[in-house]
Amino acid sequence: MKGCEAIIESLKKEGVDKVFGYPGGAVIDLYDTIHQEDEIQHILTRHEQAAAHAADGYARVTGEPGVCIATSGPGATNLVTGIATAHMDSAPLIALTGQVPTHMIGNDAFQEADITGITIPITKYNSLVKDPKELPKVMKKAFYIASTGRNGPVLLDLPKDVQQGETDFHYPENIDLRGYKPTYKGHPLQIKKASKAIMEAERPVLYVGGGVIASDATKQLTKLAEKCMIPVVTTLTGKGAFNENHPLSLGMVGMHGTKPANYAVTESDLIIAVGARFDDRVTGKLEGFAPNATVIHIDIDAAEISKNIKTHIPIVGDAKNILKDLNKKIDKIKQRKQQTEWHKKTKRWKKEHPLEYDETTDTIKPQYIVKEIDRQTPDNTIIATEVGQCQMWAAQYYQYKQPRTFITSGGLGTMGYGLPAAIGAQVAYPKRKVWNIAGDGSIQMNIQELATAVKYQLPVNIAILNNKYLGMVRQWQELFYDERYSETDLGDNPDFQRIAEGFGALGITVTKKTEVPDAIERANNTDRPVLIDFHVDREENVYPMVPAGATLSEIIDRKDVEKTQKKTKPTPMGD
Ligand SMILES: Cc1ncc(C[n+]2csc(CCOP(=O)(O)OP(=O)(O)O)c2C)c(N)n1
Repeated sequence: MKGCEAIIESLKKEGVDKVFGYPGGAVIDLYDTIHQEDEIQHILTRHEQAAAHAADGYARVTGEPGVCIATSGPGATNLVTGIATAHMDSAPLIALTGQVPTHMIGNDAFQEADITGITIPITKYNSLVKDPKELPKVMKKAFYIASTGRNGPVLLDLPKDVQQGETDFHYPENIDLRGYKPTYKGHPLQIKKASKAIMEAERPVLYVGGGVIASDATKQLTKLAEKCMIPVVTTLTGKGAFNENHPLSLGMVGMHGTKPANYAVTESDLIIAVGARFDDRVTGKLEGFAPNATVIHIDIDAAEISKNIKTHIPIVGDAKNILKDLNKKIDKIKQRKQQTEWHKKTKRWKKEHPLEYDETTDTIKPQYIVKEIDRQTPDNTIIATEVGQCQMWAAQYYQYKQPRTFITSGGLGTMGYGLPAAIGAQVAYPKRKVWNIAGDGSIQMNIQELATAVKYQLPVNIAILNNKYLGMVRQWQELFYDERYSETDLGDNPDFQRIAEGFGALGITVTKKTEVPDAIERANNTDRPVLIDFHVDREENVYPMVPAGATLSEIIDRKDVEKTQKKTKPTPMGD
């Protein structure tokens, strides 16, 4: 068969039935094959970046690799931000790019770009396929690498003559790659050491990242937390790994985490980090991070151990396996049942420092919108976000109760991620509610994807928390740059309602607080895309906040700032 047919057959062998992409000359053969194919639905986005984010969103909500396709040159380079986004958050993504014919590579041919060279640092593996006969094996390899061990993006560059060439199709059942052997089981001795440390600790904290979601380890995590009565904090991408309504949940840790989570980490004597990478947005100033704690680090990627924080008990392997083994081991030791001083303390922090905002104003507070979306939507609703204040409010004020319900660009912080990722999620689950919580700046980075949502009748809902600013940058300018709002004023925003209508979606503008619940209800009950432009309080800030360069315990909230009347404004320290 032809190379392009082998590519499609390989996708089918991998169980792929949805792909996202955008055609062009170098993939025209592949698209000709897709055209004649019934088992795979192709979703045409309006920009290749969006195809990558949509495939990434699809991957994050399903746990299966997402697939995106682009042509050579500009098509391929447009994928780069999406690939880097998936790379930073360990999402399994397969990017298939067209390339100029093999004999023209290196000649600056029309639409030629060295995409394998460009994406070396942001892919787990990439390859320029030079012979159609390599295709079945290299496709198998791509899926295997993307979705085993620490998941990540893989790119295959497919020259036009390779797509057109002839190959036999024998899809390998198994694959054995020299030098690539992910570790799944934790070392028994380390597990023994860890279980002993857990039972001896007086102030333990479970510090949970996206790795727990990736390994579907939510149940095992909950069991460990409950069995040993360990308070749980999560990272941004770990949201949903532990029910945030659970009494042991202290919420998110880090720069915009909760005070209880940050205090607990600081005062703990044992951190059990699971599938988390000690990102600088989480740790704050490294020297002050959990200064008295022994650190157990469970991670599938050995390279994460002691990268940022010294690890005392490393356990390399799959979180689910390791948590299972830890639970078994701990069964044999005495279980901690009663409330200790530590629990009383964390409970008190929760009571004294809830997340709060001024609910008495007439203006619309963005936090209120997020809370109202939470109130009106079922637990399995998927929330995608853009980046900025909107992202942090979506993280803080919606209570995530299930894994794979919160998708956001954590590592790269990519504005423009939310709408295409929401589209990918809605393609995966057409019946579930999917909301994109957006800023007025970010939504304009991929707003053209409203057309995709309309075309495929995907009922995604978009809530723009429209503060007419690049809000998160403005917040920093207010606090750290004497209110010099350099290039962050978006007072000249377009009329988003009319833009939505122009694309064929339902557009709603909300300027009064009293209209908020109805607008959300209307969106939830409309079976086509809806964009709500909420005109929110312009200068609302995200609190709590750990100023850059400070330690987690130096976290401040709105009240702290009001108390000092901005006299002792937080200053950026050494960052
Ligand atoms: C592609 C990209 N460019 C720039 C930034 C830097 N950045 C981070 S947050 C932010 C402001 C976002 O503004 P908006 O989308 O309106 O959301 P808000 O913070 O107001 O909720 C900017 C510019 C980024 N994260 N991504």
